[in-house]
Amino acid sequence: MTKSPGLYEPKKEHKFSFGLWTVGNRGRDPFGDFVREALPPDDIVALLGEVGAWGVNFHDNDLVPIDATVGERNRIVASFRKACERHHVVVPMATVNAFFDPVFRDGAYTSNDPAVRAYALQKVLRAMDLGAELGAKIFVVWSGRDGVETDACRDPLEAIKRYREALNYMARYSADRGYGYKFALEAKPNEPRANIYFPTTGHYLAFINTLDDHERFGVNPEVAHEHMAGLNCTHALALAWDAGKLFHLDLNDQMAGCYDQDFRFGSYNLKSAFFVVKFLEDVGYQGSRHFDAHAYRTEDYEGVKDFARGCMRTYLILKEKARLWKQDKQIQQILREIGTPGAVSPEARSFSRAHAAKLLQHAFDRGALAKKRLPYERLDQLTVDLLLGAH
Ligand code: GCO
Ligand code: MN
Ligand code: MN
Repeated sequence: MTKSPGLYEPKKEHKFSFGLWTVGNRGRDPFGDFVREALPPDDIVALLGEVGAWGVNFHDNDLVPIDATVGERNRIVASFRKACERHHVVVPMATVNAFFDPVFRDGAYTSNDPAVRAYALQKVLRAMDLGAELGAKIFVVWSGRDGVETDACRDPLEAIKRYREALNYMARYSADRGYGYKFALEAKPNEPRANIYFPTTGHYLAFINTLDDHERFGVNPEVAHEHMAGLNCTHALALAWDAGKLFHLDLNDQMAGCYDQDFRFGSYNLKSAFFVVKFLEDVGYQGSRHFDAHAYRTEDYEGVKDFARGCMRTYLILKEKARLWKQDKQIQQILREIGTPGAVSPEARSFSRAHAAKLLQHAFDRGALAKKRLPYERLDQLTVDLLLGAH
């Protein structure tokens, strides 16, 4: 990697975090086995400290094997805590793995088997205990397999009801234990199921209003998941932000219409990554900048460091580009032309009988309105110039 000015060096204040499962990803896919040795959690923390990350997140079983005894669990946690302290890495978020074990082959919280649903819940409660013990304040819920290949297997209304009951239970447990978790619900349209019940961030934003402690629930939009659904991630972020529900996010990249790729942030669609970063910086998002991605299968662990550094570096470059975008005279001139902020019609802004009467009487010059120049081609090219360093 080329020398970078200090501007692009990650600092703790940037709140860059990675999951144990991201930099620890060993490159197995449906067609090929592991290509990297397993890296123990404490070593992953060392790697994250070395590349300058702020936080580490984990699923329960990224840290503690599913069949560990209580004694083993406690030893692992104590050692991990020390590794975090030694490498100045914090634990902002925790989550649960309710998808890997064969017991979850038909989902966790929506499974048709009440014993599986109860086991999933037990696993969540323990994962919440684990996260809280290490300081996590956000609990991400990505249930993975709560979906179907065939709707013949389950009434979707029943699935939604079961899902709601599980989330209500989690929130009550967190309150009872005084954990103070904020729950960030992560949508994904498909993979590993053909259809997942909550496919987009928008679906979750609607559903959250039906939960008992709905103020404890927000969303965890993921760039790749919105792109898999053919959607615009910046719009999902905006909707979540507007609702006060942007509790966490997963930054990565993804080709539309492809399998779940989890590419390095900004590696595929730089322009959409730019608008994601610009949005987060414009609104002053204060949460984790979490990268849920992994290195190419061709890499060794040195390459994994390149991958992690690349995610953060690209974010910081795009942050700087967003600052320059706002200062660019030509861009700002076009924004003024198209925005005409002074020309707001009060009668169209808020309803009153008088406003409506005035609006109904107004004669609009449709022809003139339709002819007003909208130089978006130029605006977009100026953006591209800026991103390519040609301005
Ligand atoms: C995926 C998901 C996961 C979740 C993680 C956190 O596509 O596999 O994005 O990586 O984010 O399980 O709960
Ligand atoms: Mn994902
Ligand atoms: Mn994710």
